[in-house]
Amino acid sequence: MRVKMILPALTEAKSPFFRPIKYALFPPLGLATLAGYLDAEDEVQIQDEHVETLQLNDTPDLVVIQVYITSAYRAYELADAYRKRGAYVAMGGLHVTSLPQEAAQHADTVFLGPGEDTWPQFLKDFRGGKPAPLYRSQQRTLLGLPLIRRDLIKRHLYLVPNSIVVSRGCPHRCDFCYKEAFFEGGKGFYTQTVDDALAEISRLPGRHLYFLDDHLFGNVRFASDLFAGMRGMGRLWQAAATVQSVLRPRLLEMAVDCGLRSLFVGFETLNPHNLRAQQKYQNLNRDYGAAIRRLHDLGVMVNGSFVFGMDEDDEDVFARTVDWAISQGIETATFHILTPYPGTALHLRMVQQGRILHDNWDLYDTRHVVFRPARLSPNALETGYWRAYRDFYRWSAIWQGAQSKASWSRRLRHVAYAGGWKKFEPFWDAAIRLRQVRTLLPLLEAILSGFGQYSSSEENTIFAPQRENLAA
Ligand code: B12
Ligand code: SF4
Repeated sequence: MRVKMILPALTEAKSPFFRPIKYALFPPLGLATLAGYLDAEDEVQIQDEHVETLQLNDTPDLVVIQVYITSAYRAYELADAYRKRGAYVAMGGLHVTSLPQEAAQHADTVFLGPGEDTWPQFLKDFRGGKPAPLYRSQQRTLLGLPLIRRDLIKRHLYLVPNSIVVSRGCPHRCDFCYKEAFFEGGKGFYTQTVDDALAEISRLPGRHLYFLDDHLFGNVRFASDLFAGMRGMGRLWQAAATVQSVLRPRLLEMAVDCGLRSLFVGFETLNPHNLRAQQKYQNLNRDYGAAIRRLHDLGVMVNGSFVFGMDEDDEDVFARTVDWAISQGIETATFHILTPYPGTALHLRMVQQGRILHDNWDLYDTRHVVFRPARLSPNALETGYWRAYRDFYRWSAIWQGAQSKASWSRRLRHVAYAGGWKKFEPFWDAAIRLRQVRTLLPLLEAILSGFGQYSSSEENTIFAPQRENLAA
């Protein structure tokens, strides 16, 4: 069987004028996971439109498309074209799970939720000539999975080829998050066995790892055993976790001990009413400042995530948030405009209140306002969002943030790290264009090894690969 797996891209990611580095960070791990279930005789290829031009003149038997909300229209276009040519099209992923009826107009089979149970069943049915039009995931487990087909990933096209997930979902249930909708009908948080996770880590070459788990620290027992097992592996890694888990004694120290150097933390908002309204209870009454100090004291860089446009937010929210982030010495920040993804509790509330402005999925990218905010005009929200980025990454602000660091070497490192990411974007763009992105990895490893309480050197840093609106 000839199988073609596609991760379609949103327009911006293909732009000949400017391609943000974030699209060349991580390979399509979901598709490589699904490819593991194919037979050895199957001819399979994965194409990721974020980093390569799709070859569309082939004639596969089965086309597999992963759909995110912002790439939905492109995914449908590709699906329609392949179906016209007689290929069987299977579609799954987050957006398909949220809106299966919409996706079903462009696919022969749609999949709801994670694919580890439904995909092998489909393959059996497909080979037997009786595939169903819809499969809904119910059995949630990561036990006994086939090996991820990392051999199908074009590693040289990614800055972070060693991305890895050792769990799925998250123990929390914030209103705006994709998680509840995607995992509906089964467990919403589960992990691999520690042994399997360690074995997967051992298979990855080099030193650097990026855990894409929504909340790597979410299961304390699993996380402690994992970190204990990783001690001595000589890895340098980045991940995401919550404020609450950072404040927990011991776990963070264990993580740093085995190589944690940068953490994505979902602060989201400084307003407790907003937190309550979004059911982000795990952040309520937590001392954000103490969490940041704890990370910095252990030599871990902070990538803080903030969301604008919640109901309590007014014109002041942008400056208040940015000033606070700078005063705390946060190295990098990602800002987002609140986006009600279909299927979430937030979306339902917005629909009931008649506040959704349109359903143009291309603009559901957390940079456009797609609902009517309570105390801001849509225009003020978008303008404030862009101003927040500008203000946070101004050289004077970077320098001010650096003043919060105790030593000169740490201050310089802050300047280099925070400045490197945003100020040298054209440089990253050029590296992507020249297909040299992979050559930057040793640089990244050198940078990360300069961090950490236990590191011997205090080398300066240049840039900060980070995830934007990825999770937690
Ligand atoms: C890595 C990542 C990225 C990477 C790369 C994505 C990639 N290479 O796959 C980059 C940086 C490019 C990225 C960009 C964006 N991302 Co992103 N990203 C993620 C992240 C952190 C991990 C994805 C991952 O690898 N998961 C692990 C693998 C194993 O799981 P998986 O990919 O979901 O695949 C499984 C299932 O989905 C299913 N499946 C998927 N496809 C199919 C197909 C079939 C046929 C079947 C059977 C099953 C199936 O089976 C797989 C195995 O279980 C997720 C958070 C998350 N936890 O999912 C956010 C997330 C997916 N991103 C999100 C967003 C919003 C974006 C951006 C719009 C951000 C922005 N502001 O620019 C862009 C746009 C992306 C686009 N092209 O449209 C949202 C998606 C919201 C939505 N409803 O679609 C998420 C959920 C983050 C969040 N919490 O809000 N992202
Ligand atoms: S926003 Fe983060 S903490 Fe909340 S449910 Fe989603 S992944 Fe978990």
